[in-house]
Amino acid sequence: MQYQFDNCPTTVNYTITGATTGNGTANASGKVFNKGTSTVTYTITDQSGNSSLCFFDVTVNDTEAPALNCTNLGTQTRLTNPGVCTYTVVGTEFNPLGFGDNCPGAVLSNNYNGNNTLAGAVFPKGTTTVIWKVTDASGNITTCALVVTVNDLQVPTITCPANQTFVNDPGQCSKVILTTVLNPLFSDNCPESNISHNYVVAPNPWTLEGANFPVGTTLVTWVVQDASGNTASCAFSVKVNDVEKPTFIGCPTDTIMVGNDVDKCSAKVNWPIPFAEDNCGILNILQTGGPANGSTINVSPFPVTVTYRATDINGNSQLCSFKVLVVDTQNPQFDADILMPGNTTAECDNIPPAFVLTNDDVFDNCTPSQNLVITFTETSTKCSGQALCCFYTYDHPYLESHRCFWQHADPHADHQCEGHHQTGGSMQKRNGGA
Ligand SMILES: [Ca+2]
Ligand SMILES: [Ca+2]
Ligand SMILES: [Ca+2]
Ligand SMILES: [Ca+2]
Repeated sequence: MQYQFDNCPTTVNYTITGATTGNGTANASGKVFNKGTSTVTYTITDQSGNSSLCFFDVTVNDTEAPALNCTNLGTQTRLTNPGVCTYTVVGTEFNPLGFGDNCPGAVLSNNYNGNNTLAGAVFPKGTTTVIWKVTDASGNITTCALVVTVNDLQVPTITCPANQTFVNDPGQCSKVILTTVLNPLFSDNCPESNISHNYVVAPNPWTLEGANFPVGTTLVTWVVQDASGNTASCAFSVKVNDVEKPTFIGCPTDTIMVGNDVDKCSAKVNWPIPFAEDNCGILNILQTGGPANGSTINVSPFPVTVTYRATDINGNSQLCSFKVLVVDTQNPQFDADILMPGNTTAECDNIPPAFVLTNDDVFDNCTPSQNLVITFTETSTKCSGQALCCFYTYDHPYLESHRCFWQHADPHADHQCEGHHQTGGSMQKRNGGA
């Protein structure tokens, strides 16, 4: 620079202070100035030593944005690490390849962890957008985006209860489960898994508490689904046993007494067949002992025992036993062709021939004629009254009795009926001196 402000030749010097320093002679033009503000001071001096100053500032601004190389980033997809619902960044895989600036002092950072590296950062399942930012010393900023998607492909675990066996609820052909004993254990690396079963008649799909299981075996499948739709399942059986026997309704508690059929020492006996109820159902009711219903049962002092067995559809059975007794209610009787003597009036010295009853003359439905015992009791008094009465009575082993009445009147009233004897199975009565 050549200034000519004086009347004599002059010398020009300059000094630079501030962001840039230096000095020289003549012109500072062409000098490289650093970013920032520098002050240039010119001094002009003439040959007489007179000098004067001028100065000005030179300000250099950095408006050039820093460079950021994110070509390795963009969208990144990873799987959750084993057993956890996150992904941990390995090394510098999610860092920009590089950054730079025309000026020193550029700083790299991200908005996820605030650091200049994502090494070791933990990303949750799902999508996270990270902004990488480089800021130069002048505040110029360059950014790039990193999209991290973490997927959960780990299936949940589920453990069903062991196969279960119950007995029916009293009176029911089923069992209501009142606890959570039939629910599975399950887990997943991520939260919010859901379980469901396939026993659709249960009150709720997520628990078997309150579910009513029928007698028999029911196969139940549990499914667990994690929040990402991964599923796992298990199955087990619920067995309900019917342990309730059938109950007889109307099983006779007293001996059934039946009289003989007419002229028979037996009876054709019918009784109401007992029926039975069961919590699950009756398979059959079968007679297992005693004579068949409607068959002929002989008169006997000892009852016969009739037994029925009711079996439910699950093999439980119950017995009903009762006694049937046929009793002889028919009295012995005389043969129809017996001509009983009527009332007779006779002289005491002319007593009619004795009336003789033999075993051929009597009949009973149960006792053979020859075994019938014919007895008579004679009551006689002296013929002091108006009549002499002789009573014939016979009895048979069942204490039934008939009475035969034979009367004759004796006006002289001084005769005594007399004498009787028994011959073999028959008895006969002889009266008077006959
Ligand atoms: Ca810059
Ligand atoms: Ca999972
Ligand atoms: Ca039963
Ligand atoms: Ca009889």
